[in-house]
Amino acid sequence: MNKSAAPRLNGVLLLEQIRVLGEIGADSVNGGRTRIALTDAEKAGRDQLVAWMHELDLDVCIDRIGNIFGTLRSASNQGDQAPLMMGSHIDTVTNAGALDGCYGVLAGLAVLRAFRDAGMLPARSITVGAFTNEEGVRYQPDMMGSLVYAGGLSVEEALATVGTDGTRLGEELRRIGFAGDLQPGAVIPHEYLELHIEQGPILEAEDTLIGVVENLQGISWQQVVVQGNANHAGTTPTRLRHDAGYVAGAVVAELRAIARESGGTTLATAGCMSFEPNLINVIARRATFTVDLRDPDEARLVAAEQRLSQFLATIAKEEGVQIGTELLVRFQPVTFDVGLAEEIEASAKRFGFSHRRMTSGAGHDAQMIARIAPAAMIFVPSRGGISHNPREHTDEEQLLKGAEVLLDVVLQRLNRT
Ligand code: HGY
Ligand code: MN
Ligand code: MN
Repeated sequence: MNKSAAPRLNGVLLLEQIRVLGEIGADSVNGGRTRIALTDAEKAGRDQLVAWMHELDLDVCIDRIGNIFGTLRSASNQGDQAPLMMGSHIDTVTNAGALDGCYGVLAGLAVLRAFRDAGMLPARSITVGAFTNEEGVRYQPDMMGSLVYAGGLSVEEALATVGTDGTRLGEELRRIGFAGDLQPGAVIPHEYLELHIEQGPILEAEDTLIGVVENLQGISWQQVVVQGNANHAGTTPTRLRHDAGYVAGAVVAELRAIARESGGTTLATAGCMSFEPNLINVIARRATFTVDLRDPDEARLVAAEQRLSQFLATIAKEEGVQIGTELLVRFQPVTFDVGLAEEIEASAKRFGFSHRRMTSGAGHDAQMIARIAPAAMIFVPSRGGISHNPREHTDEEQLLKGAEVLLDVVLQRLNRT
């Protein structure tokens, strides 16, 4: 790398782009923004990101699952080089914060802009990726774009996925104009770095700025359907009921017991639930709900799944209902690259930033890319540990310092090339 002025972040522009992207899909009634994967709002976010990539004169390409990549070619411009990759996602949950995913993608762009502003080209190509459908709330599994990229799901299977709204993923991808032709995973990164907000309470509680993320917990998502009998709420004695609503409630209570008795390592959530016929004076004939189980240890996660399965079998017999389950997502815990984690830690030390090693509670694209390349993550604090919520917030100074660490680790990696 030629040695003119070292690349420096334009922090003002990074914060401005976070604000502008955060306006896309803004929900003035319920707050935050909603850019569910492959909706018109997300298309608008994608279009804005691609426009910013072109402003930086990056090589922009879209793969067959709609992953977006912007690459700053190296000085030698050998297209066959394995690039250093940074990335995350720009799709959101409903009424989301402005930082989840977007911060990592836009900080990656800020790193490339630092090279451009310094009139420098990197010793090795650098790519910023925005992966399709990280949240997985419309089409499952989550982290879908990076999972396909890493070879964990065929692109054909992913394109055929039917969403919670009955749409087909491949058709929506074509409709929004992001059905690219690049084969996912065609370019395997030399390494992958993802800067992300913690989305949890630890860094703030410990007044620590940088999270050196060394591993990520396992995730198990399933849908449960309880089939009972509808009956009159006023004339049916309790002993004669086959009440899907009661069973769903009992399962949710058992989920809390599983989490509590794990000593805090297992997390259990029933995030979606619906009853049929959903009438005040009718015993529910059917309850449909989801279960999200997580634990950093695979054996404990399996034990939680087995305990739930046992509970379902027992209560089905006791209450005279049928219970069906469908596994939607199952990802084992992931350990990130030790060397990269050490370099992130060394960078935080160089800056004199407080830092600590930690596990990621949330799923991230990095856990998928870790299947094909050395990967690691950098966290910055979330105020009140809040995320997937319009109140998601990280102080500007913390956002900029996190981006400084990202740039510094990139420079260290490239200078060693
Ligand atoms: O579910 C997750 O942890 C991520 O936000 N998709
Ligand atoms: Mn995220
Ligand atoms: Mn998220």
